[in-house]
Amino acid sequence: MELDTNLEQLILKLYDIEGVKFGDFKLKSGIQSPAYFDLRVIVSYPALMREVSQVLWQVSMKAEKFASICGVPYTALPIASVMSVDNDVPMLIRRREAKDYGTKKMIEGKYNAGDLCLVVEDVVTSGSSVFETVQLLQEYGLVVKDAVVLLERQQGGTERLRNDGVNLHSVITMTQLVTVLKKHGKIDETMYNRVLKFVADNRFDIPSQPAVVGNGDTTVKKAKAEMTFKERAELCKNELGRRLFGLMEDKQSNLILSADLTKSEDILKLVDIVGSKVCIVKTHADIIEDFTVDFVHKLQDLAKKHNFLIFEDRKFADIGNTVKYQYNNGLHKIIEWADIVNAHSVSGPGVIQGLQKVGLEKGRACLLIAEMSSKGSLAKGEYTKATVDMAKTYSEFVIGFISQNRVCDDQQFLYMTPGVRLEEGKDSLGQQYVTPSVAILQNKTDLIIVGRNIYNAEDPLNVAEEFRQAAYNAYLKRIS
Ligand code: 5BU
Repeated sequence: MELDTNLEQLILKLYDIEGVKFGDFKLKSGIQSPAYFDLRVIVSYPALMREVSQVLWQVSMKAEKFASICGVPYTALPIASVMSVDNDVPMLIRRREAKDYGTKKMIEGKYNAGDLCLVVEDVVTSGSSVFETVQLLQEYGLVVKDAVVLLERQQGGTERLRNDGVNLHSVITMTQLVTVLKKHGKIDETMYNRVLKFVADNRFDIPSQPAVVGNGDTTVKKAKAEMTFKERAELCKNELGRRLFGLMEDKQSNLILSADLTKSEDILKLVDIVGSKVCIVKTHADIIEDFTVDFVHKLQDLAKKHNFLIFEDRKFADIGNTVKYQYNNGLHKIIEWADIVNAHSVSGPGVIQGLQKVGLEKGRACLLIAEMSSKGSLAKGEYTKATVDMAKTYSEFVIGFISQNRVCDDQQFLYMTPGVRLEEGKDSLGQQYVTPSVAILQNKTDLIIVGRNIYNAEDPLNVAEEFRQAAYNAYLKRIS
C-alpha cells in the first residue's frame, strides 16, 4: 500500500490540475459518483505528461516483451506517443471514427501478424475500453497479452480483463489515490470513506459461469456481453420483426442477399441457388426489365422453399400521402409481396405514417436509413440521431435500421449493413466496403447485405456460405 514519494507527488499534481475531482458527479451511465477523473487535461502540462508516460513505461516492464504500443483513444493517445518517442518503441494508432471513415484501416502504423502489442490506457473502470482496443488489434492479427493503466478504479476492470486473457498493470489504484489525498489533507475522512464505499458498491463482476470460446491453446474465458437474437425477439414490437430474429437464429444466418440483377429469370436462378444461406433476399424492383406478377409469385415460392423474407430496397422519401400510393399502387404493388421496405427519414415522420397506414394491417415492417455506405453521405450526426428517435416513436412498424454502425443501444432493433465484401475497399461510384467481421464485431451491427460479391461470383453458393459463416461466427463471438 505504501507508495514511493514520487508517486505521492504525482497524485498531488494530478489533483492540482483537476485531473481528479471529488464531489457529486453524474457519470455517463447515470450513476452518481463521489470521484471524477478527466485526465485529458494532462496535454496542457507537458512536464506532467512526461512524468505520467515515464511511470507507465516503468510498469510496462512487467509485461511480456512487446514490439509496439497502442493507446486507447483519446486520452491515452498522446501518452502513448511520448512513451513511444522516449523509449524508441514503435506505436500503433487505433482509429475511432468508424462512422465516417468506414473503409479506412482502423489500425495505423507498421506491424506484422503475430506481433505483441502493449495497450496503454489512462483510467480503467470496467475494462471495456481496453478490451475493445484489444479486440480490434486482434482482428488485425496482433497479439495482446498486457495493458498498462495510470489509474485502476478497482471496480473489477483488472479481473474482467484477466478473464479476457489480458494482464492489466496499474500505476495507481483508487485506494492508493484517496489514501495519499487524505494524508495530505486534500480530502477528509468522510470523502475517503464515501469513495471506497462507492468502489465496493459499484463493481463490475465477472459472471459466475463464463462462456468458453475459442479452441486449442488460445481458449479464453469471456464475460457474456449481449443478448441473443432470440432473446431480442421478445423486445421487438412487430410480429414480422420477431419472426426475423427467430429465423436468423434457426437458420444460423444474418446474411442478406442483394439480388441486383435486371432480368427476373436471373434473379430467380440466383435466389434458388443461395436461398438456403440467407435470411433475407433484397430486391430493387425498379431495375428489373421484365417485372411481372408471375415473377413475384415465383420469388414468394422460393421464399417459402428456402425460408427467407423479401425486402424491397425502395428507399421511400416523399410525403406520407405519396409514399402510401408508391407502396400500395403503381406497377410494382410492393405491399403485395415485400415483407420489409425501407425509408429515408429526410421528409420527417410522415413517411412512416404513410407507409404504416397500409403496411401494418398486412403484417409488414419497415427499416429506416440511419446511415449509408456511400462516400460523402449526409446521413450522419444529428440526422442519424433524429432517425433513431423516429424509429423509437414508430417501433410497432419500424424494426430497425440500415446503418454502418450500431446507431443506438436499443436491442429491439435490427441493424443491417450494406457495403460488405470479403476485403475492404470501394467501387468507382462511391460505394465503400467493410468486411463482415468489421461490420458485425467492430461496428456491432447485426446483418450484412451483400450484392456483387455474391451474384458476380463464379460459385455464388460457396461465396454466400463464406459470407454466412463469417457474419454468423462474428455474431456468435459477440454474444459469447
Ligand atoms: P453491393 O453490390 O454489395 O455493393 O450492393 C449493395 C446493395 O445495398 C445495393 O443494392 C445498394 O443499393 C444497397 N445499399 C447500399 O449499398 N448502401 C446503402 O447505404 C443502402 C443500400 Br441504404
